[in-house]
Order: sequence, then C-alpha cells, then structure tokens
Amino acid sequence: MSQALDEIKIGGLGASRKRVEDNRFIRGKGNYTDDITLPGMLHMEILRSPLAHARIVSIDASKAWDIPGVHLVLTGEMMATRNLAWMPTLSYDTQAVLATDKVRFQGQEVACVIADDPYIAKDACEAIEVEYEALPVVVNPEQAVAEGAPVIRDDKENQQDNVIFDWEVGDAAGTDRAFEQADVISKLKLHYPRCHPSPIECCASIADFNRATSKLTVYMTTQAPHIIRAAVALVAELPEHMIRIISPDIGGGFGNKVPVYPGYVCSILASILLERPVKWIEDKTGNLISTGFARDIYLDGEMALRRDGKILAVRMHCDSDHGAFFSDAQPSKFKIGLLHSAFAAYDIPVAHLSDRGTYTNKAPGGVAYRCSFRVTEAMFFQERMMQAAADDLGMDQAEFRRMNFVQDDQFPHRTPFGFLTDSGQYGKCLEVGLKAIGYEDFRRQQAEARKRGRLLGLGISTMTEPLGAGNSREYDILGIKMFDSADLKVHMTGKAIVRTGAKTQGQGHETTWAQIVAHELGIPAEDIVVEEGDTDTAPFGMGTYASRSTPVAGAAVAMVSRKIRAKARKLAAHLLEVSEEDVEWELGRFYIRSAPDRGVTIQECAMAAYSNMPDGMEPGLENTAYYDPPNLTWPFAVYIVTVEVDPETGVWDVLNTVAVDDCGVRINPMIVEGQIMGGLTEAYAMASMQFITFDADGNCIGSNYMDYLLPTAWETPGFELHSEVVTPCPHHPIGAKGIGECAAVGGPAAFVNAVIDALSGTGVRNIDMPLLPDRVWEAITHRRDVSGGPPVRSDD
Ligand code: MCN
Ligand code: CUM
Repeated sequence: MSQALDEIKIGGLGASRKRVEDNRFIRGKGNYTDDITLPGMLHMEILRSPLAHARIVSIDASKAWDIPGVHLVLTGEMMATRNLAWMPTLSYDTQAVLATDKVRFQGQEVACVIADDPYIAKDACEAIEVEYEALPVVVNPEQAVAEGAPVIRDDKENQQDNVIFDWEVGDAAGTDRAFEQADVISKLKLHYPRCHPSPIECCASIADFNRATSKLTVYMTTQAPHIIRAAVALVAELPEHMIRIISPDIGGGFGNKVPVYPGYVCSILASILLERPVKWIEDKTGNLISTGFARDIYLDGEMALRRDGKILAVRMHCDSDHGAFFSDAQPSKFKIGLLHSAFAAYDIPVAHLSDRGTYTNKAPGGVAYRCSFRVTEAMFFQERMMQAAADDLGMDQAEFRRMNFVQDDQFPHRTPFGFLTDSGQYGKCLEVGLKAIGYEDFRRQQAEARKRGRLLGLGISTMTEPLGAGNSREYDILGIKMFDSADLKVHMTGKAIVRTGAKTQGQGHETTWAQIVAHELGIPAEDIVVEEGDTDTAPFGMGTYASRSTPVAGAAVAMVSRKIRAKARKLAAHLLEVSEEDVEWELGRFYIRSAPDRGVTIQECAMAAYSNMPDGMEPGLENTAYYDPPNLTWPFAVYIVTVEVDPETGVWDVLNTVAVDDCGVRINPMIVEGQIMGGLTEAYAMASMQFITFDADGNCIGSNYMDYLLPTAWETPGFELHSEVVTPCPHHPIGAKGIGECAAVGGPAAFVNAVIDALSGTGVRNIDMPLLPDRVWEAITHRRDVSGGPPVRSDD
C-alpha cells in the first residue's frame, strides 16, 4: 500500500523547477558586492600602467596625498615593506601586486588610492606621477623565444629567457613509428585567440578589518571562497580562523573570478592599515585589460591515417602565451591545464603532445573561460583536425567520426594521453544530431545551391570533457586535494538547510541542491534552503569552476542526505517499535515491511531527533560529507551547425544549430538547457566576433565593449536542443555528469567547421577565429587560409 510521493511534484530529480534565486534577481533584490555598504567605508581605485614593458624610474605620490579626502596611497615600495609587493600564483609562479621594479603589461597595477569616495580616489590616481623608461615589448610566443628577446621576468633568479615550461605527454617514439606506417598524413595549424570571460559584474571586494576583534571579513566576487581564505592566511600571515570570506551574489563568473587579483590584496592591506572597511569595485576597462584571459594558444598538429579512415596516431605541439605572470588556476600536476584531454572520444592507439609556455608583455592569461582548464582548446583543435583529416581522405565527415569513436562496449577506455573515460554513447548522440539537422537532405541542398553560386556549409563538432576535478590521487591545487563537501541540517519541523563548499555564480545551485536532497529524503525542495559562499558557515570546499559542482559538491549533497537517511531509519524503527532490519524506505517515508500502511514520514523522524530519540542516541539530525570522487565525469556532446556564407562580403549567417548533450542524469532539465544555450551563445561569440589583441607596442585592443563584442539576443541564432541520450555516470551517486561548460567547449569548432565546409573546393583549410567577415572574404577572394595570429586593428 505505497504512499510514495511523486518525486517531480516535490521538486526532486528530473523536475524542471523554476530557479528559486530568480525570485530576488528579477526583482532587482540581488545582493551583489557593490550593493553592500558598511559604516565608515572608504573606496579604493587602482592606477594602472599605460605601458606594456617599462622600468619604473620613480613614483611621486605627494600630490595625491594632498588631495582632501585621500586617506592612503599604496605603492609597491610600501607593499614591499610588508612583504606584499609580490604574491604567489596558483601555478607556483609569482605575480606583482603593485609594481616595484618594472611594469610588464599594459594595465598592470602600479598604485592604489583609498579615499572618501571613488571619484576622489580616481582623481588622486591621476595626480600620481610615475616616470617610466620604456623597454622593448614582446607580444607573442614567437617574439618571446627570439634571439635577443628582453627577459620579461628578470625578477626571478634563475629565469634567463621567457620560457615558463616545456611540457609533454604521450608516447613520442610510438607516435613516430605510427606516422611511418601512415597512408595519409593530415596537418593543421591554428591559433585560438585570447578571449575574456567578461562577466557583467566586474571583480570587487570589501575588506573589513576590525582591530577590536582581530577579525578580517572580506566580501568579494570569488568563485572559490575557501581558497581565498587559505591564500590570505598564507600570504598575509593572518590566522585562518580570524578570516571570513563571504561571496554574496555574483553577477557571472565564467572563470574570471577564480584567480587572486592585486585589487583584493590591496583592499585587505588598506583595511588593516586604516582600520576601516575598504571597497574596491573594478571598472569594465580594468576588468578587460588586467584580469584572467583565456586561450591565446598556437596549435600545430598532424594526424596519421590509414586510407580506409582509421586514425593511427596524433601529434600536437602548442605554444601557449601566458602573459607576464603564470597565474593559471589549474591542477598542479598538469602544466597545460587538461589540454591532453584532446581526442579522448576517439579510439587512437598512440599520441604525443608537447606544449611550451612563454611569458609575454600581456596581462596574465591562461585562466580558463567556461572550460575545464584548457579543454576548450583541446576540443577545438580535435574537431578542426577531424574535419581536415576527413577532407584530406575524401571521406564523409559523419562517417569518419563514427568509425573512429570509442564504441559503447569499449568502456572503461584509456585515452592516448592517459585519462580513463568510463561511459558514453557517442555514436547514438551523433545519429540523433544528424537526424535532427537533416544531414542527407542538407548535403543535397548544399550541392544544388553550389551550382547557383550560393555557399552553404555544415559543421560537426563533438566533445567529451573531463569534468569534476577531481579525484585526490591526481588532482590538487598547490598541494590541496580537490574534494568537496556538503553539510545538511534537518530542523525539527522537517525543514532543512544545505551548505556546500561550491559557490554558484548564476548556475542555479540554490535550486538544484535542494532537488538532490528532495530526491534522497523526500523532503519537498521548497522546504530546503541552500547557502553557499560564507567560509564561517560552509564546509571546506574548492569552489565552483571546471563544472565540478555537480560532480563533486553535488555528489556530497547526495552522500550527506544518505547519512541523514541512515539515522532517520534508526529513529523510524524506534518510533514504529520494530528493529531497523524490518524497516523499508520509500520516498519520504519509512514503513514496516510486513505492515506497509504503518509508517512514519521523514518529517516525523526529524521531530523525533529533537524530542523522542532512543536511549543512547545523539540528538539532532545533521551531518557533513566530504566527497572525493573516484574519477572525473565525462559528458559527451554533438553540435551541428549549418550556415550560409555570402561570397561577396564574407558575412555568414547561421541557418540551424542542433545540440545533443549527454550529461548523464539531469537534476533540473530546464537549468541544464539554460546552461547549454548560454554556452552555445558564447561559442558563437568566440567563433564570430570576439578577440582581444595587442598592437606591436603591447597596447590592448579590446578593453571596452565597443571593441570586445558581446552578442545580444539580436545577433544570437536559435538553438535546437536534444536530451534523449542519457548515459548515467557509473560512479556518481545520482548518475549525473557536469554540463556547465560543454557547449562553450564544443561549440566553437561546429561554427568554424561549418564556414570552412561552405568554402570546400576553394582550397581554404583554415580561417582563425574570430571569423570576421573581412577574414572570410579574404579567404574566399584570394583562395587562401587566413591564419597565424590575431587580427591587429591599428590606425596605421
Ligand atoms: N545540472 C543538472 N544536471 C546535471 C548537471 C548539472 O541539473 N547532470 C545543473 C547543476 O545542478 C547546476 C548547473 O546545472 O545548477 C551547472 O552544473 P555543473 O555542470 O555542475 O557546473 P557548476 O555548477 O560547477 O558551474 C560551473 C560552470 C563553469 S566552470 C562556468 S565557467 C560557468 C558555467 O558553469 N559559469 C557560469 N555556467 C555559468 N552559468 C552562469 N549563469 N553564470 C556563470 O558564471
Ligand atoms: Cu573554466 S571557467 Mo569555469 O571553470 O569557472
């Protein structure tokens, strides 16, 4: 006589529950860092370097100090007296907080002014006189390693050149042998330009040091509050228990809010010195010119092929441009992020990958942007290479991928670079996508249109992304293992609060974590509140990036719910006066196996935990789980795009976009679809319009929204999403895989492949992103590749 609850009705697994956080966001009641005003608060502004590479001869701040309302001027020299002129980065490098010896990129932080209001602070910045002696500038990896290149990081004792690392993975000798056996060798060289995560809210912090309590509270826009607490404890040598980091609402992160930035450090020091709250709100140019950039990598590779289409081996070399400081947030063991996740979905016997990282006079780059570290570059190269190889073989694009996929019965599969993928239905996803786009039909239309001079194209891209860093055997950041956590407290009336070590920036955790608890315990989702981002209350966790929240923190939410259920079972047995073994569970209720209509609800168990527990039982119903995942999760996706290119102007329009995402079990299908649409929008932006570039003097071009373009609803094409392929993750407690970045990772290659496909027969193999109309026009008109470096827009 089951009385089981309807899981969808209580907002459990699979319910497209409306996002609870939107109640406040759409009413304008969000609480962002800039909304917070503390009594006695001062304001900080940063003076940035106008030059990309220069020796600092002198800094004279006397005029700034004289301006009424100025409380403090911080310079590198003052920071140095407290050992804070430099700070360690997340990649075992160092980064200048405020420049002392040299400036190394345009926009670098040189001084800070703290004043009564931000306008006074800004004026005072302009009153600081800095004398620079310009130095030769390096703006790409080629210049960085050229004879006689200036050594950018002459601050580092053993640094005699601009090379940060030479990293390799795979089997070089085996790959050489495989290439000797090849019938066809296909080659491709491309550049993935610098992109910027560009959240609508810029970075911000309010540091509040209270001398009386010795407590430092910092409100800030960080995606990883506990990491920041640890960093402040270690760098500023403050006791960790006296530091409280609070991430309130965040207006988009996209990876931009993972690193530690000089502005945070300066506002903290200023608050300690002045004993007043100090607020720093970065402006848009400051954000675009100085905070973590992504990509900026030159990829050069080749594929060894058998005539029948079987891939025998892959060889890749990358030159990655990290800017002036190597400040990537990435697992310590992998110097190239997870670039070696390339080709994980294809059954390739042997491969070799090398990467040389270099310093240049550009803002620190290499931070991920909606990407599990450097997976985006990996998948982009992979799918561009797949298209080039199929073309070289004269094979059908879909057939070439299908025959080389890791097949469903080959899991677990060891990829050529050592990852272990565990599940997927790659062929099925492709079939769904081809059917949806009307593949055969489109190919016919394309041939017809071609006869009339119209250029239609179809691009396929697939991606499998290692999400959920990560199992502690392999993943750490600065030695700290990458598990995550959840803390669940069930109150006596059966309502509950769950906290995790993750931090939502728009992904909807407040909605979805409650759904996981609802699924595990039968408590309606609306009775569960989710809280994240306060280090004084949340359990320790590594934060939200690399779509790790569902794979790691979300798993912890399921595990802690199960701990609660185990205790509730004891309480149920006590209330029903039977032994625990005689108690059965159905959603939200325990009952006696032999008498199913005699049962108690989870809410009754909760009350008993506070009012009627068995002798010897610890009161209360709360617990914490720390979750160390056994492996990454491996979502898979197929994106197919059709375009029409205007041969006269190079303008291209998207006709259709089909997305088939398999992220395992979907907690909230509507939120998952939102993530996919957002990711595809960013993919389209990267492919069609976005880049940040630098002229020969290192001037950043793209430091405002006139040059750096964000697509609006007007430019963004429509997307058709498919959810019919579901391969549950075999090791995740509820079978979910990450989804937050998949479409941004796999999407760009689909758009680019479509345009290149439209140009087939012209001999054009590559146009580097962004595919601006003038570049496409140049390729069509001169029948040549347009690749190499970023386009430089300059006045001369
Ligand atoms: N989800 C689900 N079912 C699944 C997988 C996920 O319902 N099988 C839900 C999750 O519960 C969560 C959302 O989808 O509400 C995204 O989950 P997940 O894939 O775990 O990713 P994270 O929560 O870790 O988010 C990080 C990811 C990253 S790294 C970037 S960058 C990015 C992205 O999310 N930044 C974003 N999406 C963003 N979306 C918004 N609105 N704002 C950002 O800054
Ligand atoms: Cu990779 S950008 Mo997200 O990992 O925050």
